[in-house]
Amino acid sequence: APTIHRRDYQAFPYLLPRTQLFFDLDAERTRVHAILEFERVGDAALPLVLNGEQLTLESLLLNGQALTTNDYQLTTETLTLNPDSARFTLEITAFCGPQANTALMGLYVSGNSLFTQCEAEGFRRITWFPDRPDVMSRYTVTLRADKSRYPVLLSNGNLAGTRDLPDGRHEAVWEDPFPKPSYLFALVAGTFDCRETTVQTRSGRSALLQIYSDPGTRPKTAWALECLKRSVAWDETRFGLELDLDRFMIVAARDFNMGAMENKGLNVFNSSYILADPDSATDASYEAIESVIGHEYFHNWTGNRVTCRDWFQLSLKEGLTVFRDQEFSADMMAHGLGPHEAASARAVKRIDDVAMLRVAQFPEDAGPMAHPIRPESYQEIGNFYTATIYEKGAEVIRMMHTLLGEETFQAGIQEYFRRHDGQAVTCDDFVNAMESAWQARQPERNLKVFRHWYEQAGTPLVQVHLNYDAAQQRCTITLSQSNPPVGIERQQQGLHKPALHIPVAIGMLDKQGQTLAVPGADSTTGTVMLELTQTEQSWVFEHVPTAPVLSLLRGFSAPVRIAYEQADAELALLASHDTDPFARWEAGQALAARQLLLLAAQHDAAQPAADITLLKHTWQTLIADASLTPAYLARVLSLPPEKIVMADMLPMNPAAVAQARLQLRQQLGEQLAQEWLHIYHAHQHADAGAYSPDAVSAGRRALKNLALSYLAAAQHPQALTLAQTQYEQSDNLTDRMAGLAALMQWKDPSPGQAALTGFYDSWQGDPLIVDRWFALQASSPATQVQDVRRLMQHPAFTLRTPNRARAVVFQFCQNNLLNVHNPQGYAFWAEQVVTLDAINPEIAARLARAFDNWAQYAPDLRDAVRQALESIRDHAPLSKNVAEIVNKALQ
Ligand code: DPP
Ligand code: ZN
Repeated sequence: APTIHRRDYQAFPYLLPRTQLFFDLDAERTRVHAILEFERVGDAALPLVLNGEQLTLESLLLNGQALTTNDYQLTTETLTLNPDSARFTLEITAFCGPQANTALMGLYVSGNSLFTQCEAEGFRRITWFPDRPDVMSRYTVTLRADKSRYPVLLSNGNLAGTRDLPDGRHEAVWEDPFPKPSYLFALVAGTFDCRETTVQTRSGRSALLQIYSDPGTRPKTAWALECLKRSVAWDETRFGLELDLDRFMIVAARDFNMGAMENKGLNVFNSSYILADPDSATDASYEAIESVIGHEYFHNWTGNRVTCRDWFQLSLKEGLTVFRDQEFSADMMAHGLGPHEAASARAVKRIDDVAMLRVAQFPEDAGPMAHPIRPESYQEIGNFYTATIYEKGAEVIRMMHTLLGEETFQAGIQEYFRRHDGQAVTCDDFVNAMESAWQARQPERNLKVFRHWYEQAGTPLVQVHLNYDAAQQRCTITLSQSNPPVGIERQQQGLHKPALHIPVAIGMLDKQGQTLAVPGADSTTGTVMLELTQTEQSWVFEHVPTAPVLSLLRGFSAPVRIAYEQADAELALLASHDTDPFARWEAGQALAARQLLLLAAQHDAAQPAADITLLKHTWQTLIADASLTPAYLARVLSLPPEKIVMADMLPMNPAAVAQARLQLRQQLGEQLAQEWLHIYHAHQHADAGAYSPDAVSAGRRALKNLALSYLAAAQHPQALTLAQTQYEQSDNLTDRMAGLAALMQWKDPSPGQAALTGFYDSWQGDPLIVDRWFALQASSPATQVQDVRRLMQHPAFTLRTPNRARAVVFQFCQNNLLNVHNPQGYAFWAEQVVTLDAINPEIAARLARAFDNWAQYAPDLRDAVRQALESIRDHAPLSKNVAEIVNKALQ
C-alpha cells in the first residue's frame, strides 16, 4: 500500500456547501441517493476525485444529465470526473450491503439495528464523496425504512419531519445546522429504549439529552444520562463551552470497533461504555463510562466545532480531548471532598492515567510503530488511533497547561475558538493560539522549543545528576536529555532530534523525610519546576542545609523516563514521606519493581526467594499511615504491571516477570497476612447502604479486594471462606468478580470451577457480563493455549463481535504473559490475526500489535515471534491495516 506523507497535503480543489442524502435502508441492500453541490475553489478546472469503496453504482447525474461510463473513471477506491463548470450538482445513486459489512466501517448491522461508523474513512463505504476532514458540508438526511423493523430513525442535527410511507415504511428527515466533515456523519435505525431529560444550558437554552439502547436495557442507562448531564455542566464551568445543539443523542451498539464515536449530535457508543447497573458493571466500568461520555461530549467543541485539517493532525482533537476528559474525571472524583481527600483523589486519577501511559504508550514509543503525536506518514490511518496520539498527546497538552497555568491555558482555548471556530485546522494552529495567550500575559515566554514534541517519536530520557557541597550548603542539580531515534526514525539519514522543552517538577527531602525548604519552591508543596529546554542544564540551590533526597518528576510533570541512581533506602524514604502523592507512589513502585526484576532474573536459577524485608517494612509504614485514603493505598500496595517492569529488562522475558509477580504477591500475602485481614475487615462494607459507584466507595472496595487477592495468593486458610462468601453474597459486580477471581487463584481448581459455572448460568443473558466471564478465564495464569482454544469452542464465542474477540483472544494474547510467550502461543496469535483479518481488519491490526516490542525479547522468543510474524506476512490477501503493522514489525 502507498505511504501517505504529511508534507504532501493539498487542499481539496472544490467546496461542498450542501449535501443531501436519501437512504432506503435495508439490511441486505441499502440504496443511497446523494445530491452534492460542488463549487470550484480556484480558476482552473481540476479533476474531481471522490472516494468510494465496496459500493455498487446505479446512476450518476451531473446537473441533471445522466453520465455514461465515458464521462468518468471508476476504480475500486475512487470515482473521477472532469467537470467543466465552476458550480455543479452531482447526483449519485449507489448500493451498499450492511449485513455483509463485518468490518463495522460504514453502514453495518448490529443486533437487529443499523449503525454507521465513519471515522476515519468509513463514509466512502456509504457513497462516493470527498471523504477527508477538511471538506465540510451542511447535511440534510432523509431516512426511509420499514416502520416495524426500524421504528427509530436517527441522524445528526434536528428532526425536520417524519411521515408514513406506503408498504409499512416510514421516513424521517434530519437537518444538521453545522457544517461537518464526513467522518462525523451518523445514522442509526432500529428498535430502541430511550431515556431522556431536558437541561438548561448556561445561556438559558433548553436541550434534549437522550440515551438509546437495546430494548429491555433502559434500567441500565441512568448512569450514562447522569454522566452526560455532568459533562454538559462541566464543559460550561471549567472551559466556558456551551452545548450548541437542541438535542444531543447517544446510541449504544453491541458491535463496535472502538470505545465510542463523537458524531455531531449523535454519538454512537460501544454498549460497554453505556450500560451499567450494580450487577453488570464494576466500579472501573462506572468510571470508564463517565470518562468516555465526557470524552465524546467534549469533542463537540474540540473536534467537531474545530476539526482536523488532515489525519496527521488527529492528536489536535484526541490529545486535547483526552486531557479534557482526564480533568473532568479528576474534578468529578474530587467533587464534594475536603482538601486532603480531594488532592488524594486527583493523585489517584493521575496515577491510573500514568500507569496506562506506561503500559500502552511507552512500549509503543520504543517499538516499530513509534510515531510522533503528529505522525509524518502512514499507510492506513486506522492504525494510528494509538496510545501515542491519545495519551501522549494528552500529556503534551498537560505540559502546556502546566507551563501556562489554568487561567492562561483557558485564555488560549478561548483564543483557539475565536480564531478557528468552524474550521479544519492543524496542531500548529492550536499551539499558536496557546502561545499568543501566554505572550499576552508574559511577553518573554514562547513555545518555540516546546513545538518539537509534535515532531519526535520516542520517550525522552532525562538524566539527573546531584552535586551537594556541604561546606557551601549548595546543591547543584544537572539535568540532561536524550531521545535516540526509534521505529521509522531509524531509517532517516542525518536525523537531528533537537532538545525538548521539558517541565521537571522536583522536591527535596532530608534524611528524616522532612521537606527541605528550597529557594524558589512552592511554599506549601516544596515543589520547584525546572524547565529543561537544552540538552543539558544545571540549577544551583543555595542554603540547602543537608544533602537532599530528590523527589523527581512530581505529578509526572512530563512524559519522560528519569535516570537517577537512588539507593533502595532512599526509595523507601520517599515512599514513606514524600508530600507529593504521585512521587510517593512512584517510589514505592520503583522499589517493588526492583524486587520483581531480581526475582525474574533468579527465575531460571532456582535460587532461594529474595529478601523482601525493606519492601515489607515500607508497606507496613504505608498501611499504618492513617492519612492515606483507601483508593490511594490500593494503588500504593499494588505491584507494578508486568509491562512496566519489563521496560527495565533487557532482554525481556515476559513470562519470567509474570511468574515473579505471582511469587512476590504470594510472599507479600504471607508476610503481611495480618495486615491484609485487618484491611479486609475494615473495608468489608464499603458503603453502608446500597451500592454506590462514587470514587470513595470504589476506593474502599479496591483496597479490600486487593487485600483479598493477596490472601488468596498466599492460600491463607481464611481466604477461601472470605472469597466464597463475598462471591455469593455481594450486591455488586466489583465484589462478585473479585470473589470469583480469588477463588480462581486457589491451588485446588474446584472452587473456582464451580463458581465459574455458576456465574455463567446466572448471567448468560447479559453479553457484557459474559465478556467478563470469558476475559477472566483467558487472562488467568491457569489458562494455556489449549484452554483458550477450548474457550473459543464455547457456543457463546464469536470472533465477529469485537467485544467478544477482545474478551478472549486479546485477553490471552495481550494479558496472559505467563502462557502466551512460547511458540504455541505465538502460533495461536498469528492464526487469530489472519482469521480476524478476513472479518475485521481494524480489529485484526490491533491484535497484530500484541508483541510490538518483540525485538527486545530473549533470543529464543524472538525467533518464535519472527516466525509467527512471517507466517502472517506470507498469508494472502492481507488487509492494508495488518500489512502495515506486520511489515513494520519485520523491518
Ligand atoms: N474519535 C473517537 C474518539 O476517540 C474514536 N474514534 O472519541
Ligand atoms: Zn476522541
